Amino acid sequence: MPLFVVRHGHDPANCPAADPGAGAELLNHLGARRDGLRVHGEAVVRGQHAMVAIVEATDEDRLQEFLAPFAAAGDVEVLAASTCAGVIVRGGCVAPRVRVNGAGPLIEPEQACQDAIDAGLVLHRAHPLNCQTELGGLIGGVVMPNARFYVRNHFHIPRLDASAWRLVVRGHIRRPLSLTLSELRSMRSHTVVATLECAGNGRTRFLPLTAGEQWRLGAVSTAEWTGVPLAEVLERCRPRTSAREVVFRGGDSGHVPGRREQIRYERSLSLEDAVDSDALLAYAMNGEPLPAHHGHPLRLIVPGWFAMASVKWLADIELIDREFEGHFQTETYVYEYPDGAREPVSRQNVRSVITEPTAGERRGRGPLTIRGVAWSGEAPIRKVEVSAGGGPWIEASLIGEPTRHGWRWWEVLTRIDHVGAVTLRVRATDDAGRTQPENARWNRMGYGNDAIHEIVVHLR
Ligand SMILES: Nc1nc2c(c(=O)[nH]1)N[C@H]1C(S)=C(S)[C@@H](COP(=O)(O)O)O[C@H]1N2
Ligand SMILES: [Mo]
Repeated sequence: MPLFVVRHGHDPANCPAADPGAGAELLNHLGARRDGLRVHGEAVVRGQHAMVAIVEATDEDRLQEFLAPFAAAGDVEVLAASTCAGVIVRGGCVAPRVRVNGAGPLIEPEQACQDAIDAGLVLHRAHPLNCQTELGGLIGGVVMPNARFYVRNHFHIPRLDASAWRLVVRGHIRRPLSLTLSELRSMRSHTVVATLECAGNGRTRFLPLTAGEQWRLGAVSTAEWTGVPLAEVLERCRPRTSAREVVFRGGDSGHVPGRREQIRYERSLSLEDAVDSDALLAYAMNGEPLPAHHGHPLRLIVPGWFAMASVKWLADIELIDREFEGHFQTETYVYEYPDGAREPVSRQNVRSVITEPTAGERRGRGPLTIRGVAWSGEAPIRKVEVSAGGGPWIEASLIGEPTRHGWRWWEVLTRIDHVGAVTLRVRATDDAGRTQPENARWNRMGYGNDAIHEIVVHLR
């Protein structure tokens, strides 16, 4: 059957997604099986009121008939397609294609984008690739499958040749190192389950809205990471007493606002945090070699910290005798409060989200199971409480074995007998005594939103 690319756009004032019922109906329409038609993948482009889909159809008339509900909601454009990925990227992206001078080979952005869409991620932006996991999709086991793990990139994904790659350790140390992947693999390995959360997760819940990647709540995922404890490599390189901070540099680079030259993605930790934070030089994710977009061949994992600290495509570790002032250290990833106070973003807040039911869901009244995840960078989760329809807080059961740095599943079995819109709220408390607030503390770049998660479901 011939292949088509369908692009649908609508007036933001009449966005079907603003009405969860209508939005879901359109998506269900797209998902239903039909003769003479196969939808190969779709991408909802956040903030642009656009959807792009790849559809195989017996002929264009059949396709137009199928697209009638989309035509009713806005406009529809149908193009003949040769390859899927190319058109999805062009159709779904307002940013001009970027050429990175001087950088090494890159993962083909169109392929990376197509892979993410195929895995069911919601595309935010194709250049560079940024995708979130849908909250409903978080349902599952202790970890997220690799293909569904959210992706957050500042620059294009570098394609590093693992056999030529080296981890260089230098600076204020007595013993400079250059380690191959197999040398790292032959060192004592350690495995840790850790939840990564982007500092901008839930940014769209700040009012007034703040600039930055418009994440909803899906910029969080958990995986089991395997690698070499960072503390061991630091011990081997024998830091000098002058060493104060450890800078981690990724193999990716590009332009940022306000700087003319290209910069790399780089972040530092104090030597103390680097040694004491259980940080890992990870080469495997959920038992597989690290995928390209999650940092192949090696990334840093700093458990409990917001994920900007977990530098991907790690190539260079430098111990320095002063405070690091890189762009991603001092210009971004800083809480800037309206009163002028500035504070670096570091550990994750205590936080919980409802993954089931999903916001706007319609279902019958009666028994209701509410499920979700909760995590904290500071201490284990002590309790999770849920309130339904403005009722009292009820304590949820925490499911499974706790892991030191991974999120905890929780559930509440309850019943709601009235019909209509019901608000469900969840808040978590950790062993450090922190509880989620009603409102997060607004900051200019929209980091660390830890407000109570609230959704509305419709019972009939
Ligand atoms: N080299 C490099 N490392 C990076 C980034 C990046 O753009 N380049 N993004 C950081 C940010 S902000 C986040 S939230 C996490 C995302 O990790 P993931 O894409 O594996 O989910 O990687 C961090 N490490
Ligand atoms: Mo992030």
